[in-house]
Amino acid sequence: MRIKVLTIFPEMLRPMLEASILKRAIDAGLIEVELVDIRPFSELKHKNTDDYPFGGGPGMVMLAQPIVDAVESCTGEAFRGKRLYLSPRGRTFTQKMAEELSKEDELLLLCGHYEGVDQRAIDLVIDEEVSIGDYVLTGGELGALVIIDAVARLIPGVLGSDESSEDESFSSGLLEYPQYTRPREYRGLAVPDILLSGDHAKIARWRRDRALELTYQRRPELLENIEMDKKDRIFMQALRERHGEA
Ligand code: 6SD
Repeated sequence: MRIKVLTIFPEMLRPMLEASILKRAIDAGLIEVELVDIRPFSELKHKNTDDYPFGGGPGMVMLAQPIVDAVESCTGEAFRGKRLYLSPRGRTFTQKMAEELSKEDELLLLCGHYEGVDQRAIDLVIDEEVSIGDYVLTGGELGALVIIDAVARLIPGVLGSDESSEDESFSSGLLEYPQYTRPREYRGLAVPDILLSGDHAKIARWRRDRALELTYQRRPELLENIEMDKKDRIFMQALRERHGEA
């Protein structure tokens, strides 16, 4: 997958792309991330990329011209991917959206800054606005990184077979069971005996029960979309009885 990120602060993204799994995926050619600086596209004398808002009000608004020219320079006739703008007004990014986007050959992520971008740039060159959550950031760069990270790990080969993406929260639909590693006892806290038993069926059942229990306690609305077998339903009934809701 080829991802183009348009920003006036490309240096904000570089460190995240130069470490750990994203670096490995880029080095292996599984994803390509091109950071495109919007500033050189400005036709103004001092390469300004923002100006005061018409109608008044606080802050600065990013100019349409450098953004539209930067996007058009990245998306010729050949561009077939999605052009996304990171914004708190957008559709909230979910694991399902990450799965959809991971099937694209190409993505373009436009990062605004300050009070936002001239609406005409969005109208002219953006397919969809996407929000990474209901809080306000200073710019779209962290959102772009969140999308790159969530999408990249779903691309075949990006995670090693030991790092599989199939088993965890939001793909199973349940919150993840607790994990432990060495030592077997730490500050008086022991690893649950069952995980040391070598009985793989029992371990799988214990993990499923812990995942169901955590999801029931913290995110009960997620349980509505979970397929449950007989053993799951018996465990859930016991949980509800313990909780006093019969
Ligand atoms: C104008 C931006 C771009 C400012 C943002 C996105 C989300 N989910 N919260 N905040 C954001 C994006 C804020 O520059």
